[in-house]
Amino acid sequence: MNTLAETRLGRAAVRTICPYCGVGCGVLASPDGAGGAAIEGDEAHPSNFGRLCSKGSALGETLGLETRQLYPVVRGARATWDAALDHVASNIGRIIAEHGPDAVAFYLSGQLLTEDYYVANKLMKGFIGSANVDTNSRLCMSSSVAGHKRAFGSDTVPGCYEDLDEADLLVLTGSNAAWCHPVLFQRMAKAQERRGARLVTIDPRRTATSEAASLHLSVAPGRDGTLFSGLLVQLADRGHVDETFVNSHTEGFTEALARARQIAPTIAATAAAARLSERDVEEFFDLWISTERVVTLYSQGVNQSSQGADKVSAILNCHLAAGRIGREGMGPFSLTGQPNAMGGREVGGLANQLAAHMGFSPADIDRVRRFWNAPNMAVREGLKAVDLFEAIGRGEVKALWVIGTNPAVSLPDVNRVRAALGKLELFVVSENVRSNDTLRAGAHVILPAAAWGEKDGTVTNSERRISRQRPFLPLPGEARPDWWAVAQAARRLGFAGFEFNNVSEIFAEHAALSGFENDGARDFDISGLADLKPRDYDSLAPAQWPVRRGEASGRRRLFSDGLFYTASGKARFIPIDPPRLAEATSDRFPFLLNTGRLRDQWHTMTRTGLSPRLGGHSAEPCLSIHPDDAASAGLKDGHLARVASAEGAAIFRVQVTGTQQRGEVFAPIHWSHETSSDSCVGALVHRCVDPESGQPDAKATPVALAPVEMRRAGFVLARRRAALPAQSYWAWQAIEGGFTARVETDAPDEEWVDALRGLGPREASALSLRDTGQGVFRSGLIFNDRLVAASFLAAQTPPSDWTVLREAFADERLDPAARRSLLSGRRASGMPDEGPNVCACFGVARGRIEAAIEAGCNDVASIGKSLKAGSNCGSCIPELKRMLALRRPVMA
Ligand SMILES: Nc1nc2c(c(=O)[nH]1)N[C@H]1C(S)=C(S)[C@@H](COP(=O)(O)OP(=O)(O)OC[C@H]3O[C@@H](n4cnc5c(=O)[nH]c(N)nc54)[C@H](O)[C@@H]3O)O[C@H]1N2
Ligand SMILES: Nc1nc2c(c(=O)[nH]1)N[C@H]1C(S)=C(S)[C@@H](COP(=O)(O)OP(=O)(O)OC[C@H]3O[C@@H](n4cnc5c(=O)[nH]c(N)nc54)[C@H](O)[C@@H]3O)O[C@H]1N2
Ligand code: SF4
Ligand SMILES: [Mo]
Repeated sequence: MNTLAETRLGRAAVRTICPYCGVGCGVLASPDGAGGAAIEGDEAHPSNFGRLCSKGSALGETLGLETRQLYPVVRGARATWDAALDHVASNIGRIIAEHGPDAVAFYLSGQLLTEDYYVANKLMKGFIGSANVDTNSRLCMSSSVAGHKRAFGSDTVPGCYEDLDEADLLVLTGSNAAWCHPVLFQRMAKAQERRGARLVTIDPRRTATSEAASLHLSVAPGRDGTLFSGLLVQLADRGHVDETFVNSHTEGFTEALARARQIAPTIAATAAAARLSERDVEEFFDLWISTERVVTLYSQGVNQSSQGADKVSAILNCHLAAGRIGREGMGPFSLTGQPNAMGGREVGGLANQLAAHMGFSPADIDRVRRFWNAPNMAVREGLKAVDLFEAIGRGEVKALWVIGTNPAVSLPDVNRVRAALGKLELFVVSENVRSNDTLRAGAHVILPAAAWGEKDGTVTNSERRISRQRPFLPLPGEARPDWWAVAQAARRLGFAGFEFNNVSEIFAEHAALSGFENDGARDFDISGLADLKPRDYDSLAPAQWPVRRGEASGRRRLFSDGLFYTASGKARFIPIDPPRLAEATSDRFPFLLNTGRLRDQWHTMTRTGLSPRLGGHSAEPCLSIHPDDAASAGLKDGHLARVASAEGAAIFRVQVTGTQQRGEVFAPIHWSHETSSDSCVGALVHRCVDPESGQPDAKATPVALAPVEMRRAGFVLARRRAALPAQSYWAWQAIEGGFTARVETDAPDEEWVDALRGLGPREASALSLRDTGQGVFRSGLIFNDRLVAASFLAAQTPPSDWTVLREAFADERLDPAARRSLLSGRRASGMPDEGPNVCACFGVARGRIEAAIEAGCNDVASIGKSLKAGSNCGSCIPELKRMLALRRPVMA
């Protein structure tokens, strides 16, 4: 495959890979020569065959340099790379000398490239001599890793995406794939259409994914283990255990079954414990048991649990018992979250792993030591994320280097995390952006990292497929790749083994280590790629590992031969624990808070938060709640709620919805203190972790709810984001021409005047209009005939103002009449409020789609024909279907 490909656009396009989710879609990027690029799906990439979801399609809108960190900073002052790296290396050296290597830690990310990750892990585990390298994958995939290793003796995803095409039953548990793995979900939807595959979803909430399912089980939070234990019992009782497979290729079946019988002896007991109807449980079991080709896919509803590893084991137990693994169209399938969640596991990014899927056995430690020629090999596991930040808080870990993650937002109990960060002697952050909550927690050294479009290396997706991420933009300012910064620090620390000139040398070393003294003993082996010349590496086609030496291509499936990577070669059944009551509510905290993702935002919004077309889908951080609970807690739809847990508090806008079960609320993870007044869920999430994997339970924190009333409401328009007055609620969203925030406030007008002034240049002139009788206050900030910011507050603001004025704001220059009408609050046109954007690709709002359905569009295709909505990436198809179902006339 060529690095350069000609596209319809007529320009030379670079073949690269989407930097968001673990589906790993191929992208063709055609730079426009002015810092931007046109983005298309790569039809030749086997993960997506040309499709992209809303986030992938909007990548072009996130390439701007306005928010980028473009030079190193030391203690608040601009510095040269030399000075910054000297500072980092000398302080790490000093802290090791004074307190030992375990006083130093790295906190990495599944969004780094394999090469970045490899170098950082090598430095810490082989040369500094500590295993205190952990990663945000601890919050994401570690329960899957633990479950895989217990069962298979290795961290292996056995199947591939083709299995989803070939399955007759797809079970999605703890996964909102319609929003989180959209292109793969569309592929599953195709299988449904093409071969009548059935789709079952298991999730306490109803979601866009469950809308497409023929059966949805609103399982009680945390009870997946119970449900799959019930399934194991039924497999046995109905004679559907594959005796031959179990006898020759597994061990521990009897113990695991006995335990499952204690947890879920009958269908009735399973249903009661999982809060489901017996009929639904029976239907699910019947389907699963009678369908040979079944894939059970799972993600954070399974992993992020106080019993995450057991949930994974409960699923794997069923697939092993039925012998449904390693064959076409069947198997357990862990959907990875980040683009390189898998690559991070391959290089040993987790504190309890060594590189190349090795562990901390004496033989593995010795093997890696010899391969690296390592002077200070770590000999025991390091601290896992939550423990690591605790150790920082206690002052035991004194130096931390954060690369490619935003822990001050994404860890549980972030108020405590922020306080801990304040105690560090050396706090280094490698970042793309100038400001985020982690940087604001007091980073001493900021290193400007290369971003997507500039980075060069490889990533591995959910089906073990290694793809090249290729640069198509020059490095801006002084930004440098993360591997380079780490290697430079290593050299300054006096270590040999970091003389890499480019990423292909790093990849070659990583590939060689995977094959070193392997002989088939370890699953991860890409030694077949160890001898690539730089040119071959550049043009490397997507390949699934393992790619063993002498093999021309990789493998789609593992375990087809019934051989596993345990000492005996047999897979192990794991007896799981009965459900614990870690998620129990109390009188003080009567609700359970579930947290997760929205369709069009990525994590802490440092990139997707810049795209107007992505901002239109969910404008604000909302708390979803069942109508009965809203009534009992005194909350009203569209008003604000304060959510409090034992750890902290946050504010969200209330969204009353029948998709929630009683007693459970849901809030999105995306807003931070950078983008909102107080809507960071991390402040609420408890520090409860799975004992086996160390993964935090982010899906079930006990909370209390209370209404929040502020005197005035309104909105702000601005060309850039900044903090707004205290005593206010606000949350920023990107729009054409800048940003907007809906606000509610008790702050006086003067503070709003000051806040507005802070949003523009000092020379800008402010215009304000106040009607004290009604509490109306409108102000604008104008510079060079351009409206740079405006705020509108009133005792009650009609939201339609917001939509219309927001559009006016997109105009670069406003004529005086338009400006007057803006400030006077008169609507520029009679346009009605059309509601949120359902289709991000073509900017089609809900109102227009409703009108089209009213006018006779009766399926997704006809909506696509008349409005184009849903005809590009398909991310909104589940929502279009829901709207169609709501409007479908009832037959008499
Ligand atoms: N749009 C978008 N896509 C993304 C991301 C993003 O930020 N935005 N991030 C990526 C990353 S890193 C990840 S890890 C993935 C995550 O992808 P998903 O895991 O699909 O996403 P979540 O929304 O975290 O959680 C999935 C579902 O688990 C459910 N759940 C909660 N508790 C339970 C339970 O006890 N049992 C069951 N069965 N379900 C439960 C939640 O209600 C939720 O609907 O998404 C990736 N894709
Ligand atoms: N309550 C709750 N908390 C959660 C979750 C949940 O479901 N609920 N999900 C968890 C999961 S699964 C995940 S994966 C995490 C994600 O949480 P984070 O990793 O903290 O979130 P991101 O916003 O992706 O942070 C990535 C940061 O790295 C920067 N960055 C991006 N690319 C690069 C690069 O190449 N180099 C460098 N140096 N910087 C880069 C970005 O600007 C951004 O600031 O959140 C976890 N936290
Ligand atoms: S599904 Fe969307 S976010 Fe995920 S890799 Fe593909 S285009 Fe990117
Ligand atoms: Mo994740």
